[in-house]
Amino acid sequence: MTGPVTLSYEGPIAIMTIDNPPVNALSYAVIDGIKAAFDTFEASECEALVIACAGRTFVAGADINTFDDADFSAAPFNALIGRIEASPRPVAAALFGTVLGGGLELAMACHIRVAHPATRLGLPEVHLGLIPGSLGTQRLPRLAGLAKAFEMISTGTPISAEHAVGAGIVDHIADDPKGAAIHAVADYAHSHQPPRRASELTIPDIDQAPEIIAQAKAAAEAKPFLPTLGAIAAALEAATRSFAEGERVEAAEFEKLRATTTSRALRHIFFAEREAQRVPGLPKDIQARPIKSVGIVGVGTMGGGIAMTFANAGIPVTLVETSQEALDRGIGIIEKNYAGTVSRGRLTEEAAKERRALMTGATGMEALAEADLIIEAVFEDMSLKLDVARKLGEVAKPGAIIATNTSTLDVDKIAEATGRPADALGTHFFSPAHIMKLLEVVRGAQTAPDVLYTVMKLSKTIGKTAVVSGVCYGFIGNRMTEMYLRESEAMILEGATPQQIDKVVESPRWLGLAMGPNRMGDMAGVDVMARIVNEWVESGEGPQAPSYRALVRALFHLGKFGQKTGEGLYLYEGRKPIPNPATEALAKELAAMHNIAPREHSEQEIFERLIYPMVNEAALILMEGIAYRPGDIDVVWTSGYGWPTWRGGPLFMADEIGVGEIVARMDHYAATLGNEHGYWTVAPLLRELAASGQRISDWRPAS
Ligand code: 3H9
Repeated sequence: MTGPVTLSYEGPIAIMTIDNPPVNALSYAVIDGIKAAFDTFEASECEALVIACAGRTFVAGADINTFDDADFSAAPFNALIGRIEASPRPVAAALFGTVLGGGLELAMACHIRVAHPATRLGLPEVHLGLIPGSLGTQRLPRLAGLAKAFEMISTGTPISAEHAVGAGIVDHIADDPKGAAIHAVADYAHSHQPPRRASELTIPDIDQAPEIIAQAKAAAEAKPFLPTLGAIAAALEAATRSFAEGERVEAAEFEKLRATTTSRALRHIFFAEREAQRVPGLPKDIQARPIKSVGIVGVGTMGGGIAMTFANAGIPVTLVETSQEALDRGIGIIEKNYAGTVSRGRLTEEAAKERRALMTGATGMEALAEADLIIEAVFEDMSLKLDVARKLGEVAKPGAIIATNTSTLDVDKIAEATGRPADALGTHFFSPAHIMKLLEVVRGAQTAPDVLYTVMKLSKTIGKTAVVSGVCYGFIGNRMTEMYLRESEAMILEGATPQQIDKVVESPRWLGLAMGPNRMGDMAGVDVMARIVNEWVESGEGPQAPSYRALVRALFHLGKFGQKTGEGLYLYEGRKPIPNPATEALAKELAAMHNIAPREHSEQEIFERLIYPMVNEAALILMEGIAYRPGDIDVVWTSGYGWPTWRGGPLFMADEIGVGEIVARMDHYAATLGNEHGYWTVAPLLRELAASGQRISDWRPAS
């Protein structure tokens, strides 16, 4: 037998081995292979069967790539695992790694499950906008109860092997799950007991079904824009009737969901996040530089968060500040952060101590002489950053990587100042750095390929979703954000209120962003935004229109820095933003000063003016080669800016709206608002795509 599934024998026990790297996903070939191997087993005299996997994990799910196929159907696999469960001879699954989705559904159709202690088990389909489609919604409640099934299916969070034993999903834990499974089926076969079939079990908490189903329905009603939640409630409710009825409902709901924009968007992000890790054009034999220790210069909010990120991944960090006082203050904040995590029960006291122990403080750059990677996270001021870069170039050992955490400044200039630009690049973390997933990795004009490769690889170790950006003002994310903030402020000067604007993009009807531009600005800090804008404009590179971001610059001048001063675009009662009449008055004053006439803003106009210029800027970013591909831009937004993953990122959404429609509306605003400053000039790429009817998500640079 060749192909990804083979059958071997250990005495009277048949062993089916699935070998489909990297994660043993259920491709068509794997499903055919399982079927052929099971046919052979059935025709044999073997006493029992063990289903095992080669490589790093048991089956981690169905092959997500196949969900777009027009003729995709879960039915053949479901019938096959139904046959496995119906077998009169015992079948066991030997579990290890990540037993997810279709992998767990295959395991639940077996009669016995033996797991390695480090196994993680889950039904994560909800993260793909789906429900389990191979009877997971039916067998799990019968094994573990409706409440547990609802929890696992609606959160998609995997559980440990130990937890799975407690829940009734796994029968035994063993360091050698295959060996233990062979013993278990042999014992079972000799006991002559009928195999235990999940589909025939009574749901253990059936008496609580009405409350649990009501809870599932309430969750669905609270988020009507997520169709998965309604489908979960329907499938679990059907499970309380009969297995056959449950099977029918699950299949119908799965099929409906597979075609939804939500599911397509989530699948797009799943693959885009992984593709973003790949740097095109790297030599095949490239080797990463070892990163065993990290140095951080500047222990402010960013530096401290970055230090925690590395310590959390077990990498020792040396923290450098200019004075003992600044160092103590920075380390004090880190300790407070860890204490908060411990008090919320998310970290043990012992683990927090271990992480803290990985950090060493110093007041001189010489302490960084042995660091493999040094990240500069000082104040966003070019002359300061150049000075630090020069000093780092002097103290760092040969081969050390020198990174700047600038969010907008010219990485090439900073790299040049180190005197070894091939070893330098940008690592743009997002605040709070130990929590936010996104890391923009900024490749300089001279960054060596192995330096880029090392940092991309390291990003995975420290739990970040990394995206490569070229050098430009604001890189991918902040460059696009600038368009969005520009239009938000322009509309406020035209008489819209900050809350009216935020409400539109925060509403799932339009977008569902975690935070609109004004709440976000107040949180990030009006001072931070204004300093960046001022520096950009004063450098001569930024827009020169006097009205450009006039509001944020005026608020800065008045010392209204946002949440931290209790007033900015909003007023604050604690952390709660409330409308600020002073902002409206200031906006009126500025409008008069810049001859801006008041107008009414429909929700549609607010949405289009915030989002379409961003999409247009993204097209420029692609044309200039700043981002490698459209999916990278979507990942920046979903992992760094609170863009809902179920919307698939701004370019996925642009394709749903239609590039042609976006171009037409950009032209409309150019005609109605005027295009004196070029704000509504359509990027040539966008116009070309509109003319040829192509999707921007499918665009790739000519190689
Ligand atoms: C499902 O099962 C539906 C069912 O109910 C039945 C329906 C009929 N398919 O993440 P990594 C690729 S839905 C295809 O970097 P890690 C991935 O693209 C599915 N490909 O590794 C990447 O490829 P590349 C339910 C997949 O070690 C490579 O494997 N299951 C799949 O950090 C390595 O991935 C899930 O949702 C897949 N299912 O994490 C699990 N999975 O190298 C989704 C991975 O070309 N997967 N690939 O970029 C995961 O959560 C993680 O990949 C996993 C490994 C934890 C398994």
